[in-house]
Amino acid sequence: MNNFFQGYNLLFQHSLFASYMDWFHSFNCSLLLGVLVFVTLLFSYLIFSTFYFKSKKIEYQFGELLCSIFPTIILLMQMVPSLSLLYYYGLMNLDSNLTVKVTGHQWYWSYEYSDIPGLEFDSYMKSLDQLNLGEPRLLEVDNRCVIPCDTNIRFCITSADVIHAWALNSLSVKLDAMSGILSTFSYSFPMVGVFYGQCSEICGANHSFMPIALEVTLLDNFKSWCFGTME
Ligand SMILES: [Cu+2]
Repeated sequence: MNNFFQGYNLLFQHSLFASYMDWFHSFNCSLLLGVLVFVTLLFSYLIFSTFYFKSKKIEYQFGELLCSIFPTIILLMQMVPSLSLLYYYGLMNLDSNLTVKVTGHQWYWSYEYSDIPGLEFDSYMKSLDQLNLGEPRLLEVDNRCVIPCDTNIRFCITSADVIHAWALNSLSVKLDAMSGILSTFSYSFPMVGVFYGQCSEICGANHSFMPIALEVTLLDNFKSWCFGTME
């Protein structure tokens, strides 16, 4: 969804939902900029023009009408994409083909595939001497969370101790992991790739060292990965 409004300060987004959110954010920024410029020009005009203070007769009613209509139009322009995003998100949560339970620990993540018996593992950050060429420092993990693309996946996020947050910037995903609470959201990934994220809730000494690596692959690769892991 490339357009004029895109690209204020969010990362490049890798799914339809995320790019729509990115567009909405940039659109709001554009509106904000427009209002700021308009108000600045208006007030500069009022301050510096001799016309305003010298004119005896000023018609207020028309001005009041404009001051009601313009904010309403701006609110409507925000309401339509905002509500459609909300309903789109609600629809995504209706159905899922695979459930992944994500548990935050001090200081690593563990993943559990509820539909595939026995498939669960811990995911620790790779230290400097474990890294292979090309792998990002402080972001690569020993066991990535592997999921198939074009499949609606339900993530259930919880914590075994303190509050963590499972966040992937480039997918617009950020959900708190709290012990005793199962936060749920569904997501379908339209493209393959490796996406990195970090814990986004201060959780202790090694908070910076519990990254998230999500590997989205084709369904066939995912199947062979499942059997490879379980053997
Ligand atoms: Cu943390």
